[in-house]
Amino acid sequence: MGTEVLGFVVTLTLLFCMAQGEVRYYDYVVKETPIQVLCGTNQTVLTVNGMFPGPEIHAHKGDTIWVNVTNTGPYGVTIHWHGVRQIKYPWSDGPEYITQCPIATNSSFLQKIILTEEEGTLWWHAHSDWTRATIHGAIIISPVNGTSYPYKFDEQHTVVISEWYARDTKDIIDEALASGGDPDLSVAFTINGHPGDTYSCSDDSIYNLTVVQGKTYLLKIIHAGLNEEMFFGIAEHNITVVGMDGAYLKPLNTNYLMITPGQTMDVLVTANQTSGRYYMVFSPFTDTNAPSNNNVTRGIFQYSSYNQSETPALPELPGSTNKSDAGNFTIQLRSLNSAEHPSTVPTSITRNVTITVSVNQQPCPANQTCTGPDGSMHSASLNNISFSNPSISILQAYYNNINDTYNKTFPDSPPFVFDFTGNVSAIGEVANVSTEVLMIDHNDEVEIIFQGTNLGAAENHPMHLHGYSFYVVGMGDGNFSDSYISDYNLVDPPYVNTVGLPKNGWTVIRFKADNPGVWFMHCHLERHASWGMAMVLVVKNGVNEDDRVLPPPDDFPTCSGS
Ligand SMILES: [Cu+2]
Repeated sequence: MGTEVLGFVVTLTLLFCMAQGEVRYYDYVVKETPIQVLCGTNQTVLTVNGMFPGPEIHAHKGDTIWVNVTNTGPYGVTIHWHGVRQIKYPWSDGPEYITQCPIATNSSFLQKIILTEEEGTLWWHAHSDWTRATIHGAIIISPVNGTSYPYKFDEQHTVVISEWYARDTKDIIDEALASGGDPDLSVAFTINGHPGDTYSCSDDSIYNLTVVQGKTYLLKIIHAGLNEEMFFGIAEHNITVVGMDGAYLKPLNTNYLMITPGQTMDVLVTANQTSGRYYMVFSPFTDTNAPSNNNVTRGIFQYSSYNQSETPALPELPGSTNKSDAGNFTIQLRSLNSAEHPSTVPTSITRNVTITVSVNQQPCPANQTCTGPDGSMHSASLNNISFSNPSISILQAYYNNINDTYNKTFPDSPPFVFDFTGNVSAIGEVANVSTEVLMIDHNDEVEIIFQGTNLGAAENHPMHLHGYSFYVVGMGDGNFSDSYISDYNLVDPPYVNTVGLPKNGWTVIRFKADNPGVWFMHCHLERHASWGMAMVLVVKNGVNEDDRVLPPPDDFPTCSGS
């Protein structure tokens, strides 16, 4: 760190010494880095600071973190702080063309990450094209000094599950969008960068967690993969899920979990079995007709006194198409809802929105050959609108009242009503391509009903909202019906930022729109988001001076030509 930077840190510390929490400073350099994961795929990928996974951020609840992001890569990138609400400050949120334009090659953006209520595990990742495949890392948020975890453990370890691609992920998605066909599948899953011993050429790089008999370990599991949901378990050991997406859960004891891309889970495991070696396995949940990577990856949970010759035991995990085991895990999740960590579920809904979530097709343009289904192009939509990126960021246009960047006409209910999860063979699969935002009044109590449809290749969609966590008050199979409202959990529903919408099912979320700004909402399966399964919420300013979006930073990356 140079003297100038040090001086800057001192200034910041003085400026913020009266604010709650500490101020922390990190330097992130995005750069091309040679990383070998599998033989034959030795390649150069984009990383932060040369690391895969990238550097961890460690903070306490309520801290403010400054990250100076410098891009030395060949094209523009952005970084998103996944699950951080960024109260009134969407300027650092990161999704390209939503809140900012990419940080250009050889330029920097000093991003401010404002922690408030978040406590537990979150993560950061690139939010441009598919660069998040290798640009991601953990954000570990401990309780403030003087308060404690609502559970006991001896050691904590970060467990990042990622997907490895055989070639440049920007090339993969650029080519797929041009042809309309399926993007390449990943060729391996990795645990903390290690593919493990189910792949050739990788036996010497298995993730090993050495444990001591009787001790309890807190695993901070982050699903940084792009396109596949995963089951996870450890042979002969039960696990206890105690947190998710930066909030605490009631302890849930189980022998497996299901985690979607975008989610984090804090899990306790006690080394209470016979000393030995036990596989910890991630295996995909791929309940769809779409092509998928069905490999598994495994690490070893290894007692310090293990017998070297022993072959590790394998956990029994649900099969890759086992929708009921995936759902049975998810519906058991409950907020801790204690005196220290109370649930505050909105109960006076002032805005009710229903959104269909579909995989679609677009006709192939004239004079072009397309490689999507039946010669068409893959597409995806929310309320039959396939999101199209504007040329300048929506936040920039909104804040500066620039017209013709987006429309404020995202509908509150599906434009077509049909038997969403039934036989849809007679329903056209074409969606409207447009840049639509949903305008929401400040402090509205919002309910969103996500309704999956059977169009295209139906599957579980991990829906992610920026700027908020939300309560998941209901979830089920088939078409939503008002008769389910009486079964909502308004007491201790999980408080998360990413929720799996079951294949051909529905999910209901609630949140209070108390964070003004421009907030992206999208499926966290990257191929679906790239195909347009995305939309933007604009939460308007309140009347009080205190309830308005803060001014932009001086070095905010705007777009050329604006
Ligand atoms: Cu999806």
